[in-house]
Amino acid sequence: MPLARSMSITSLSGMEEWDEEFDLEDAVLFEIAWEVANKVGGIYTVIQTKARLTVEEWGENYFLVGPYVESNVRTQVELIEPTNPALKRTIDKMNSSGCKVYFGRWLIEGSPYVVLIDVAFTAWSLDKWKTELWNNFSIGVPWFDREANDAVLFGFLTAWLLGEFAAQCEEPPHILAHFHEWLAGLGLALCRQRLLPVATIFTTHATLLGRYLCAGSVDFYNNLANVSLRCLCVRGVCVCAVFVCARCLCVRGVCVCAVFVCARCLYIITPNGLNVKKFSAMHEFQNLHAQSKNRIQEFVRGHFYGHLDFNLDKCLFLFIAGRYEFSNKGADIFLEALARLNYLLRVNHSDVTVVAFFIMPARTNNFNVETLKGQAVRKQLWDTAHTVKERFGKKLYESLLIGQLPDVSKMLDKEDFTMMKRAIFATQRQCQPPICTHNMLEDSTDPILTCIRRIGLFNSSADRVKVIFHPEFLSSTSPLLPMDYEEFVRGCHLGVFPSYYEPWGYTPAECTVMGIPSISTNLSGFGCFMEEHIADPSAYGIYILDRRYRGVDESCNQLTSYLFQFCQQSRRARIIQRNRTERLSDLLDWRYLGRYYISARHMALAKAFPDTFFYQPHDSETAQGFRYPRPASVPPSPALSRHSSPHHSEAEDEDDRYDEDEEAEKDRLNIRQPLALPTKKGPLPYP
Ligand code: G6P
Ligand code: 1S3
Repeated sequence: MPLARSMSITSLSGMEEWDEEFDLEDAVLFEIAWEVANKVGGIYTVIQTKARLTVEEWGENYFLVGPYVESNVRTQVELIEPTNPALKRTIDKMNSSGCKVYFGRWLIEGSPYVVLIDVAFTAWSLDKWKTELWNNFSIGVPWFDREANDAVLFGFLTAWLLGEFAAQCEEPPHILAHFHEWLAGLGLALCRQRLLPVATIFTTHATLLGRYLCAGSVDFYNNLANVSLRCLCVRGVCVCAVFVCARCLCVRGVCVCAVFVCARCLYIITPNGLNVKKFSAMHEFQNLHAQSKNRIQEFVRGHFYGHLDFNLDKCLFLFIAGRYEFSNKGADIFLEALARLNYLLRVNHSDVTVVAFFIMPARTNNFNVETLKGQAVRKQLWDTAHTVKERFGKKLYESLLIGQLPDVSKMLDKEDFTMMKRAIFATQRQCQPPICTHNMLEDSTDPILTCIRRIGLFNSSADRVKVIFHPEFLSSTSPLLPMDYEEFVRGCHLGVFPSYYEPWGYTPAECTVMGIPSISTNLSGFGCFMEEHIADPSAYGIYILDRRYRGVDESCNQLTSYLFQFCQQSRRARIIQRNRTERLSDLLDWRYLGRYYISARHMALAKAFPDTFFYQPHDSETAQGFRYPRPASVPPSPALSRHSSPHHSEAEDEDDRYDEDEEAEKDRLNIRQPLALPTKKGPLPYP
């Protein structure tokens, strides 16, 4: 095992180099999550994007622990023999005792080691372990709850793994186990109950408790003090698991999270980062926007065939995406605001058309015929135009070959016209362009469709706001919209995420690093983080809705006004704003945000093994928080932005870029202050 490792973390714009002197000795880090090599939601993104940095710090002593899911392993993991002798003995011992534990390399950046546990294989122990859970923690698990059963199996198996590993080490080990969310949390509780020599960290992420409470009709955040734990009977296991973890952590661990669980045990808030791709060529991301936008425009051409009575060049693409939690993710107020925006655009005779995409997976019976037909009709029109062009070109060529200018009136013959008429006839449509791209299984009760029926946004010609509900995550192999999520985001103009319950929220962060403006809220970790670190977020294309101190109707009005303002921006203003948005990407890079995790790990090791490790908060913890200054140029607003000429040219865009580059340089030079690390003693900046 390596004797000592230390870590150097880059700060923003290279201003502050964070050389961490903490000596890791022979410590071994296990990071345990249900989403290791198993994509369910945002935790997968946290672990997958953070892996490279953690491998750099911990090297051969870093192991991710997750569930064995055959289809995932086949595509993402290379199975190998365990590299660490103590871990090899541990896995062999478990496998000879009725478990199935695999070891491999996860084929992502950093290639971290993974220990994958087949929980179903040990299901024979479920009843025994449930009894133990009841006897020791008073947690009862309903027999029919698959997710809770998996959490029990996973928890007991990870505790078994850690205990066995501690026993197999020749020297007393320094084990650090980092558990993510309630699905892995029981493992932590068992480590404590069995008094394993393990330092622990627990990150809550989102909790089922939070999801259920926020989805109700209570004003949750302003009545938090009145919420009685006694009456939290929703999905008992999650509630209990989180609180049991919290209780155990007070003994020898660190709780890090992006949401309130129990102020008593919350030590560090760990903002989620991303691996930021840096382009070598300036403005490459702007070109990518234009390319992806063209592909979305193609889809829109097909979807609205026969009703293409709006100017696609003046069409703005808005979207919301994520887990289908209608009110928690703010789809409810987004729809309401779209209805109000539709009214405002109509009464103001705006020539802008908004197409709002809802990308939220629901139960479906695949694509619907009308939507597929739209793309087929568009393709047929394209093929017809292409064939006529070929025939036209051939006649032109033959005429030139004999030294004659062609008789333009004879260039298209009867056959060409018949072909074109037939193609045009195919575009006739008796119905409005569909709202939903798929056949929904619960069409009549689906919350998005029900709301659309109520507010009457039916994609009619008069509507300036059109809605497309795509109840499936995007894929580049889709026959309908063959784009992956990243390409799609790049091609849109604005991401709208007005969440009510959002511990962090990766969607607006992903928009930011791709230079796409977004709307989030002051109830999301992302929104609060940006509010704290940017002097004038909206100038950077980061709009933050107030959902904490305003009622639903007021928040809706604020959202409508942001959307309306956005629709009034000129193309030039949008380009400038995208440049500014992209400039914030350093702030969201793991190279910078990884320090919060590093700090949590050091704190946990020092708490559990005080004779070996000593933790001292970094200097920057006492420093004033870093803030991006207001951009040097005037922020784009409808009143102040320069209007693009009616015949917008690419040259005009080029001009904007040069203005922006100078401004960007000025702003970069302004950035000097380091970012503060929040600690238990210091103020907690996020909710
Ligand atoms: C990028 C491209 C420009 C294009 C513009 C469209 O900046 O580099 O060539 O004109 O996007 O912006 P818009 O906001 O209208 O999609
Ligand atoms: C959760 O995933 P979600 O979309 O269900 O965890 C994510 C990672 O911490 C977080 O970004 C998100 O807010 C939570 O909601």
